[in-house]
Amino acid sequence: MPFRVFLLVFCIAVTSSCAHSGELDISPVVSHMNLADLVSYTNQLVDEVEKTEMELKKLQTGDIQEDEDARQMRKRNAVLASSGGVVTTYVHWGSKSCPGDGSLVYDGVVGGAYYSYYGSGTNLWCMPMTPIYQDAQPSSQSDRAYLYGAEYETSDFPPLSSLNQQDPPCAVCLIPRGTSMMLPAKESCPTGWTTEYVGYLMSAAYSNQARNEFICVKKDAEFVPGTSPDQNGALLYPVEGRCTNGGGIPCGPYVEGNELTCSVCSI
Ligand SMILES: [Ca+2]
Ligand SMILES: [Ca+2]
Repeated sequence: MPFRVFLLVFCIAVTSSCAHSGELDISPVVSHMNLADLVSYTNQLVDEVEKTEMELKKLQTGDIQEDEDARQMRKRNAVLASSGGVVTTYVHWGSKSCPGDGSLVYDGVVGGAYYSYYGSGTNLWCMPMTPIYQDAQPSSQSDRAYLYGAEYETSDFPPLSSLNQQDPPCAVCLIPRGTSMMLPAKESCPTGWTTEYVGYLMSAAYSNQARNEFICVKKDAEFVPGTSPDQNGALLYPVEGRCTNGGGIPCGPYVEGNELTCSVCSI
């Protein structure tokens, strides 16, 4: 390590200075040292420096978290103050933060039913990162629903292909408006509504045994860093509109096989 080498060379060159230097009085230690002792002592010093640096980093990270908590509380108070108490929430799928004037309630990872199982729920959840258990029975039992993490399956959809096999994050956002809705096949909102975000419609594949809901995953979606890819679980695929001539989702306005957009709107 360059710093170790530097410190060692420095101490050898100026042993007497080191031994009698002002604030750090190391004279009892180095005055009768041979080279091996000096190397060992230098390593101890460097270990101490590294330990101090790590402690400092921990303190700084804590400060950053505290600042973020305070920022979110200020934003939440602003939402409540500006709305006269009229608020609602929505899930920002594919992101750990809230756009616009939304205030973060909590963030997490997407959870749902395993793609090749027939049972468990049919909705997707934004799962918080710090669960609380009560009366849990250790290990797995078969008389249960199972909740798995979700995964993007987007290899052949260029806008999201870089996320393929990665885990989607999510955020629950508080907004100073009374209601919200997800609008499929639109990248805008009706007049008078606020566009919270736009994105791509996603759901389980048509061929999966498990169902999950259609959700709007934001454009430029993110993934949860540091997770292992391709673990499967609740899978999220782009959604194609399948049109019908003379009925159903009509061909003409809809194009057979085109992947659908979406927007989340509030008022
Ligand atoms: Ca996968
Ligand atoms: Ca297609």
